[in-house]
Parts: sequence; structure tokens; C-alpha cells
Amino acid sequence: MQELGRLADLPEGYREDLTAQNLVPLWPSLRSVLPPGVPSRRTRPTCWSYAALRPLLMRAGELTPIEKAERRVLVLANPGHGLDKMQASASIYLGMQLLLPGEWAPSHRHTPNAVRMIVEGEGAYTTVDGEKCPMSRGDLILTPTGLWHEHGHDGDQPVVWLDVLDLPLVYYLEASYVTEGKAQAVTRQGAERAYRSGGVVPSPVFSRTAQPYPMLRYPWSEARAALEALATAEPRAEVVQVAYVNPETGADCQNILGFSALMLRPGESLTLPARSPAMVFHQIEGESEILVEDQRFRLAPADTCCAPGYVPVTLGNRSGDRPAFLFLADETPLHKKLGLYETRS
Ligand code: 1HN
Repeated sequence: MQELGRLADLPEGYREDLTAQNLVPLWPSLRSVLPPGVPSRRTRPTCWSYAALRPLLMRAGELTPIEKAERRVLVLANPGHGLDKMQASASIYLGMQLLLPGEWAPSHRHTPNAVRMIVEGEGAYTTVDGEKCPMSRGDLILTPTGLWHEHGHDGDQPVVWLDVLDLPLVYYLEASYVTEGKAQAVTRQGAERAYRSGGVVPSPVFSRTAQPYPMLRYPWSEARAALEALATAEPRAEVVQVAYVNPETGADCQNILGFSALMLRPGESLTLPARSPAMVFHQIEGESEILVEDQRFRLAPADTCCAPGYVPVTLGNRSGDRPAFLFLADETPLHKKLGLYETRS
């Protein structure tokens, strides 16, 4: 590939004249914005150990009352992006949030989409769009763009969850903002029982729901049972994985990030081909090993790691007699909508 002229090759006076007119020559930067073959990525394979993070999060509970935090979160920041950028990848924000018994995180709504993957504790709930969603380990709760949400806690133990948002992307688009609100009335029932059976939906065709987000809470007991059933029904399946989808349309449950759960059978190892989207892995149950580029992470329950796009990722179950369950978040819906999605063998 032809080497291009550098900025330093240009006379200083000419560069000053360009700057005075808010002009910049393209050729000194062309190769860095358009590298050959594979994009440059800031996202570094990074792992956050729950055992290391948990005491620091509990300490935040002592140091900062909920009124002074609104959302008491430690952000899982990828050092490749810079810790101040609050990015796990180009489009993914991750944070571990703590709510203590009796606390309330007030109602608001915002343009970025969020989901919560519950990590520990019982008795907390989040109310989303008038639906009071109880929180239990492994449950996935959606907070799509524009829907009101608040968190409360009637239990007696700390509750922790992983927040996954597309905040970096929406912020980059200069479209990120919040509106504060009052405590919500409960006006909507959980849909997880109505949509329990795959292939049939509850409403008659003349009044099918027009709701863009008909299901907000995906209980772990259901997702786990679906994975176990799939592993039994298709013992030779290459990958035992279920996607969290809109049960009315079968499409991704949110617009920008995609979510799924994956089961690694005892002793199983699996290589995911290199694909354009960055990915996040969170260990729900069991113990895994994740190999990304030259990095090898050993995940225990509640550990979280991320991988950049365009690299293969190898997952392994570290146990020979128990399954391992992972929650995955990635940028696939975004890449597909933008026409950027690629798989490389
Ligand atoms: C947010 O609204 C929540 O509602 C958590 O719990 C984390 C991070 C950035 C922006 C908004 C929540 C967030 C957030």
C-alpha cells in the first residue's frame, strides 16, 4: 500500500492557513481512519472479577447514600478506551449497580437503551413502563429507550445487577439525555407467562399488541429451562444458545444491542468465529474459560469480560460434570442495521 504524505511534509505557513479556515488535509490521516483489511479497535479483551469488584461496590454503599448517587454504580471501563470514557466497547456500557434494603432509585427515562442482568440478592424490583418486575439472579429486564424506570427494594440483603447500555453510541450521536419523573403507578402486568409457549402468542389476530416492547422481564428459570431442553432435544447441536427476542415478532428484543444466553455442556469447548461486533460475556452459573487473542480469562460466577470485534473467541466449560451458563451481549443488531455485519472464517 502506497505510503502517503505526512503533515510534517507541508510548509508550516500552509498548515497555519488551513487551520485558520478550519480545514484539515485528509492524506496524513487517511490510513489511520481507513486501515487495510481490519479496523483498528480500542476495545481490549478485559475481565472484571466479581470477587474483586464486590467489596468495592459494598464500600460505595457505605460511602455514598442513594440520594447522592441516584444510581449507585461502578462502571466496568475498558482501559483501551480510557477509564473516563465509561465504555466496555465502542457501543457498550457496563456497570454494576448496588441497591440496599429500603432504598429507592427515582423514576426517569432516557434515550439510551438499558438492560439489567441480575447478579445477586432478592427482594428488589424495577418498575418499567408501569410493570413491577421482581429481580432474581439471572433474570434479564429490559429498559428500552424512552420507557420510565425506577428501582426499589423491599428485601433485607444487598441486591446487585449488571447494567448494559448502548450509552457510548447514543452519547456519540449527541442524542443522550434524561427526563426525571414521579414514582410510577403499576399499570401493566408481566408478560412472561402469557408468552410462555414458543410459537403461540396470547392475543387474537384482530387485537395483536402494538406494543414495541411486549415483554420486559425474561426470567432466568425460563431461559435456563429452554437451554436445558435444547441441549436434550438436539444433543449434537454445535451451539446451545437462545436469543432474547420480542415474542410477537421474533426480532431482537432491543434495537441496538443483542442479548442471548449460552450453555456450555460439561467439558465442552466452542470457538465463535471472528465477527464484526464486540461482545460481552457474563457468567451466570458454572465456570468458564474464555480465550480472546492472547488473553485467557477464567470466569467464576458473576465475572464479566469483553472482546473486541473481528477476533475469534474460544469458550470452554472448566467443569467436566456441570454445565456452564453465560449471558452474552453484543453489537449485532446495530451492525446488521448499518450493513456492517461480517463473519470471517
Ligand atoms: C441508568 O439510568 C441506570 O436506571 C443505570 O438504573 C445506569 C448509566 C448511564 C446512564 C443511565 C438505571 C446508567 C443509567
